[in-house]
Amino acid sequence: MSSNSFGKLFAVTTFGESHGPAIGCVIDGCPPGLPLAEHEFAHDLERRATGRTRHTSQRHEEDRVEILSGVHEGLTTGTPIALLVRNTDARSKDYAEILDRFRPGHADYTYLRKYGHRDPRGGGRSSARETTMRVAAAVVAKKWLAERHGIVVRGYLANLGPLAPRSFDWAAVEENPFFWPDAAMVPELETFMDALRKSGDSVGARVNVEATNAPPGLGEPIYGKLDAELASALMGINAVKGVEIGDGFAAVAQKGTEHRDEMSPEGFLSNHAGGILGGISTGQAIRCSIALKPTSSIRLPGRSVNLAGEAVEVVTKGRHDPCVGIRATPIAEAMVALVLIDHVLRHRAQCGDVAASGPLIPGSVPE
Ligand code: EPS
Repeated sequence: MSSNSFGKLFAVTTFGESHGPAIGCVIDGCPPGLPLAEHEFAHDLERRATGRTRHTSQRHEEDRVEILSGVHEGLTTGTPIALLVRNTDARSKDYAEILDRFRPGHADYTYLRKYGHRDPRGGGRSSARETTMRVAAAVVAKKWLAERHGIVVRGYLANLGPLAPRSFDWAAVEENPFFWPDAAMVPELETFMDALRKSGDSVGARVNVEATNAPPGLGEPIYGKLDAELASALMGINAVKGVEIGDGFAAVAQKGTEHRDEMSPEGFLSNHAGGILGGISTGQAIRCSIALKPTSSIRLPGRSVNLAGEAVEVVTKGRHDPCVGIRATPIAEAMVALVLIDHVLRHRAQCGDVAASGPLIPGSVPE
């Protein structure tokens, strides 16, 4: 299997399967001199982890990061950083009944057709477990972006199935297990999820991510546009079926006068573009949004075929997320942070000595 590496100058390679002994990653190209310790990974890994609330999969992984290389006396050395997380709660027998059949809507079918041989335990490499290492790598990226450039990447759950926030407060997002920006609605979300779990079905979700303080100039037209690389990175998250940058598909029905972000000496007057023009950051907030499909591993019977091509019924037992979107906020933040650090380093490499020209338009207006 190829294409397990991501990024040009901050290059992350992940490895491992859901039910293998461990998962891990190697970060090649991390700038030297960044203070880094194992305990710093805990917060974001906890945010992404299963088994922390009743609304996600009940697999209880410790998700403790071991730093194997690239850090000496508490500082990154500029050499490859290898990170390891041991799998401690895999239960492969959960998959015994579906070994010979394909879950409808799952990568079971495509992996087998492509590779001819696959590790079906926990979905193997197709499992959301792999995203642990993206989040771990992005802990390093987020820290460097914040310390060196003041860039902050943060996200929230913007839709849970049919539910949408009725008010918005960043302070609420980290105070509930859904990353939901409307604290008053949390009991409603809990009731919704309890009923969904009981029914055996699953539901989709939308996650929004924003990056603030990114300088103007990130992104490489023509084939390395910042928005194109963000879209690719976000679409590469398990279960993502749609990506929007800025107003995204709403642009279809807008007029030019409505969509263009007018400028003034005090700053941009709106941010429909999502902070990117011509594939290059404007200095405004970078705004992305992803649509996640409903989990395919559900216990309600579905029609499928087995390895012999015969019609069968599939029921997926075991521990699964009724809504994968609930744990997707830190994963989406991670992919945005990994793209941004790569582009900050690429911009520095090619344009680090370019003299600034034209006015620097102050950052985005409040949205
Ligand atoms: C997953 C199924 C469950 C989840 C897993 C993703 O795993 P299992 O069937 O092995 O119990 O728990 O997610 C994680 C373990 C994780 O860390 O994200 C799936 O089908 O994708």
